[in-house]
Amino acid sequence: MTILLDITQINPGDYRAFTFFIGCMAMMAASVFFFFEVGNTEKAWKTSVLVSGLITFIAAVHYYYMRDYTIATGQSPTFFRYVDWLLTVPLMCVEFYLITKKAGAKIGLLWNLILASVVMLVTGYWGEVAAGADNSNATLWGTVSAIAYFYIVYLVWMGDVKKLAASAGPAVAKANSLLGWFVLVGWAIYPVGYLAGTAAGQWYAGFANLGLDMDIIYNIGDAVNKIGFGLVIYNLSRSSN
Ligand SMILES: *C/C=C(C)/C=C/C=C(C)/C=C/C1=C(C)CCCC1(C)C
Repeated sequence: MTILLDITQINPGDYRAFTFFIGCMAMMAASVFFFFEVGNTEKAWKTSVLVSGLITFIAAVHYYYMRDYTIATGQSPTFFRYVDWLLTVPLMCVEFYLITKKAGAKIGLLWNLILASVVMLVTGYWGEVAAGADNSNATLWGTVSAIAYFYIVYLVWMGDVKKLAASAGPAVAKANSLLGWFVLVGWAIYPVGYLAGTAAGQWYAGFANLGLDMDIIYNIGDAVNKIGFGLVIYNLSRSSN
């Protein structure tokens, strides 16, 4: 595919391209911040802050490509989107593991979280890709994806992550409950984008009338969740215990 369009040009009113552009900038700025702050971080938290920077950095690189792709083709960069998520969401699982490790988190817990996130994302991808044709499988795969999502919510709010965070001391418990809100409310932004993007021909077809753009919703979700998550971890790394 040759891209002949002048990709430096964003039409006024192209809010989708604009949110890709601003998302890229925000992710880059956050990465620089987290990477530089690793040096000022206590040893015990260095890896956690580094992982925060990796999450925003991976997103920044993907946003750079997604922005160009969407301007050049006018389409959703579904493939890059899911590659980004497949790398960054497991890293968010690593964050949960790292903060609960000192309270005895086992590697099996990390694998549970990662497996659930991979199921959530791969099925979501199938739902969207199949949706390209006639949306026929969007409901089925979206539902499977949501089950995996709720399993993650369960682990963080009531399961092992929650229990370990509670025994790791008040600072970790507080950070875990903040991260839990990101997972419950911040991550719930994504299914809204999915519903908007796959509505045609579905029982939720009326959703399309809301005029929501899937990519704009995903871009807002990413900015909130990736940068917000990182800041919670950063804040934890600055607390006394
Ligand atoms: C940095 C990227 C993040 C935190 C991405 C999170 C993505 C989700 C929580 C996606 C969830 C989905 C469902 C729960 C159902 C419909 C399909 C998805 C993949 C959009």
